[in-house]
Amino acid sequence: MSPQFVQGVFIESYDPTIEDSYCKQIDVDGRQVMLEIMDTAGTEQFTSMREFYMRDAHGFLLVFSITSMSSLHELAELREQIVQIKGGDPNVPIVLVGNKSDLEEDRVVSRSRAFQVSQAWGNVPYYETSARRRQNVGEVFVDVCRQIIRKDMNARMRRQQSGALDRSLGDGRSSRRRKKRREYDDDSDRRERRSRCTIL
Ligand SMILES: Nc1nc2c(ncn2[C@@H]2O[C@H](COP(=O)(O)OP(=O)(O)OP(=O)(O)O)[C@@H](O)[C@H]2O)c(=O)[nH]1
Ligand SMILES: [Mg+2]
Repeated sequence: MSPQFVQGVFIESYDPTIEDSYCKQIDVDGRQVMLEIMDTAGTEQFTSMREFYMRDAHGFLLVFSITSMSSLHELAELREQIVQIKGGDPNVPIVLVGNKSDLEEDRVVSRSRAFQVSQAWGNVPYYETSARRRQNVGEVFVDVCRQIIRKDMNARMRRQQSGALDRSLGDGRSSRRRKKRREYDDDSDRRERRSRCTIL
């Protein structure tokens, strides 16, 4: 999926990922975002870094194959691990992706089954993609980026509101706190232009 998104190529032979990272600038609703993509290992012997990736990432693409029910089932555990690592936050930017939509004749996961899972995960978006045919590939990356940006903006708005409240209450310590917040906001401005997305 990521070679197709970043380089426009589809790799026919199966070569298990150990760890691949890519960078691509994309347009999200008119905003230029530098997307850092970490493509992680699905095979068990290469998964030791998984917790580290989860901690580091701002958003996640959870990808299964519509031709394999077990690939969908495996994602449930990963999603739980993500929520736990993100401090129980149920609104972590996640997109559920059913790949290989070009293999309709081999489908074993129905759209409705996958959709049920996406709803159980707090209504995360569900897309079906084909890396082979480059269908919906860009869309899933844009969707997760949009979620990351929205979450960041909401967090910043909440901080600004609580800053305004501090000031209106005339908190004597607020000047130093305001400076700290400004530094934090500047930092998150920079972060916003770099969205880190992990594929599991
Ligand atoms: N028909 C079809 N085959 C695909 C598609 N995407 C991937 N494949 C094939 O499925 C196999 C596995 O694809 P990968 O992208 O390596 O799968 P992966 O989940 O990244 O595997 P790991 O790196 O081991 O986690 C390869 O042979 C691909 O060519 C698709 O959209 N359609
Ligand atoms: Mg891979």
